[in-house]
Amino acid sequence: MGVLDTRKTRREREDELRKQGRLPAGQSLTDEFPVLTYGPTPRFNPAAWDLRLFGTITHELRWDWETFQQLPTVQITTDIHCVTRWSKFDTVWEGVQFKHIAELAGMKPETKHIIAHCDYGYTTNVPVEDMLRDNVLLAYKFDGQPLDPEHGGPLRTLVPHLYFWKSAKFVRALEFSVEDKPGFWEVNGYHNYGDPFKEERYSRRGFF
Ligand SMILES: Nc1nc2c(c(=O)[nH]1)N[C@H]1C(S)=C(S)[C@@H](COP(=O)(O)O)O[C@H]1N2
Ligand SMILES: [Mo]
Repeated sequence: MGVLDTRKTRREREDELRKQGRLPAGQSLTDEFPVLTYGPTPRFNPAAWDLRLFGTITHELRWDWETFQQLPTVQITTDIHCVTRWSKFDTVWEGVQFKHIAELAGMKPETKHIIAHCDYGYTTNVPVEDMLRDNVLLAYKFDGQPLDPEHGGPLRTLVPHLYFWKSAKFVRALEFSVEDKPGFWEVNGYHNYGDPFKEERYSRRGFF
């Protein structure tokens, strides 16, 4: 079981992860799955749900829940890191690769940033080259089960190599953009990029 073996002490497991280069500075391991949502958790109504793509693409697309689930999925195992200092290891997710969605939409070459838009107005921005990585998903299963509403169900983005605020819960639209558009936390003082291995937690702007 390696780092998931709970017979070992947390200290032993963290030392092991540090040796493997998997525990970023200032983070500690958790076996829980904390919930961090600003505002309410939306109620999922499959009949009204849609996912919309707009901006610098040749085909503006819109899927309803049933058709979205027919897109090909992949399963990945990855570590995740929250700016509030917990990291969770070997988490298992299933969803549609963003790069597949970008291809279906006919993403134009001038696209530089992807902005995720969520229920209740949460947004977050990620550079397009980061979104195109194999591990970046529109995820709807966690641990083999439908994603809990608290964790972003029915659908969230998963950008595991950046702090977890970049992984947008209850996502409803993806905007393809030439300009950067800092999102909810980015305009409120979080770092614009958010690499956990460089401890890019906060920017100088904002109230932190
Ligand atoms: N729509 C939406 N997505 C969101 C958030 C949010 O408040 N609303 N919080 C972000 C933050 S700050 C974190 S750390 C993670 C938390 O995900 P979790 O609740 O599944 O742990 O979701 C991110 N995505
Ligand atoms: Mo967060």
